[in-house]
Amino acid sequence: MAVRKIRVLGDEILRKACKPVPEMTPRNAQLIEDMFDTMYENNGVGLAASQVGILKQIVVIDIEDGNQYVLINPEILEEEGTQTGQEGCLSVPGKCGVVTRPNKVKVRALDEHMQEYILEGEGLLARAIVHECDHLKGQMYVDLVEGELMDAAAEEGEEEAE
Ligand code: GNR
Ligand code: NI
Repeated sequence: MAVRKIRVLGDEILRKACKPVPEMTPRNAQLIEDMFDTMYENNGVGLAASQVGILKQIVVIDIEDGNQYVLINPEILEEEGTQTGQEGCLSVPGKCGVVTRPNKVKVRALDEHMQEYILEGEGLLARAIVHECDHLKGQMYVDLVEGELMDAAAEEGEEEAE
């Protein structure tokens, strides 16, 4: 279990493009494991390597659909429809904002064994895939927010009250 430090907005590394991963190495395997630990520790549904300071095209996603997705060198092939809803980011703690995203996406990526696969996501999974692929390009959701970036505290309070 190794939780890494999450970079926050203002850290220039978050604005840099990540590089393709040419091969699986013990170092990359460790990074993926640590990314899951870091994501779960912070109750996130996804994490991009740049958020832990590593400029590699690696994403992990767990939206609690029973899968732990690893996306290496992901490429979005198709987008369909739109969804407008709340979005947050572990690199922008305590904030949230409304963002319009595709409602469905089809992405091609490599898994942790460097095997190519196609992942199709809808709803939150589509939102998470696009959010994470944006991170790999150095793009942050705060630039896409419709209206104001809001304080997430009220939302969290509601969840705790349940
Ligand atoms: O935990 C996260 N929640 C989330 C909610 C709506 C849309 C995207 C996300 S991803 C985010 C974790 C994160 O910052 N990943 O980069
Ligand atoms: Ni994020």
